[in-house]
Amino acid sequence: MKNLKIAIQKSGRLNEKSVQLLKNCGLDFENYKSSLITIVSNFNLEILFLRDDDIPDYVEQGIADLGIVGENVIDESLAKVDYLQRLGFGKCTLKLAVPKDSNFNDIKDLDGKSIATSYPNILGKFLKDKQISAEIHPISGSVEIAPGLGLSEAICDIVSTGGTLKNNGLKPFADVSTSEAILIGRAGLAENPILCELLQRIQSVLRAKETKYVVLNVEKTNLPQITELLQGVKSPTIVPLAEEGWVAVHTVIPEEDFWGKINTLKSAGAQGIVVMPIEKIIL
Ligand code: PRT
Ligand code: ZN
Repeated sequence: MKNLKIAIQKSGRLNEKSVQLLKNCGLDFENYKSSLITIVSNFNLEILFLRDDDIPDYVEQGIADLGIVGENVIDESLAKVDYLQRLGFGKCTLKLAVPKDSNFNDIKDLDGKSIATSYPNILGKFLKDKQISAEIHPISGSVEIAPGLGLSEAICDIVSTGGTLKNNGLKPFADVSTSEAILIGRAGLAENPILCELLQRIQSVLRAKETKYVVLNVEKTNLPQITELLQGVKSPTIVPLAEEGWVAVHTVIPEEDFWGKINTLKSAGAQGIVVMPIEKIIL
């Protein structure tokens, strides 16, 4: 079978997590920082290491079949590619920000103003949808210094912690879009058996990340309450303990509101709770 090619970021914020995801899928490859391409020894896949900005176009043109890249980069590129899977890392928000002493309260206040950004296409569409007429200054990199230099009155940039905005005397005042890393594919690839196998592996890794394996001890008299709380989980495993009248319950718990659920289980009589990470969940 012909190998598929997947493009991932060569270095930068998405590189490590993209490599880790592929390794967690059981793919065996050398992660040479200096090479452009590496071959997976135990799967029909080659990995191309590229600048993130090039990935959507390479996938659209079929130079790579698949890619892992931020949604912001895909949307800005205008490339026509299929969104195959959200990957849950590289989360950030494209925000509008202004100097902290400006009295911008509403996006309508941007009318007639100038905005510096590395995302002119996304911002242009956003302003058009909101019927705001502002002047967009496309600049690449260090957008946050534009107001200080007198280049623009506002900026539109990626924010994760907000520290960069703060350090540059800016305050965010509206969200344009949110983003996370996405697996994209070239058009017409959906039925490809290598892709189907890879997607199944990726989904099993993602599912495992969203849940924890939990073992807890409980007195038999409290068991109905505990199993009631675990409703929704497909039949927990119940094992008798050496101590008369006690059982161990094995189950999986969603990561969402994890501590809330653990505390409720404790109040219902759960003791000696052991929590373990799950590597994969294959349905
Ligand atoms: O070299 P190459 O072109 O491949 O990489 P790059 O420098 O263009 O991108 P990189 O590695 O910085 O980011 C890759 C992707 O990570 C982005 O396209 C986003 O999808 C995602 N991502 C997540 C971020 C951030 N968080 C982020 N905080 N991308 C950029 N930033 C920058 C932001 O532009 C700002 O300068 O970090 C600064 C703000 O961070 P905070 O934490 O201070 O808010
Ligand atoms: Zn880039």
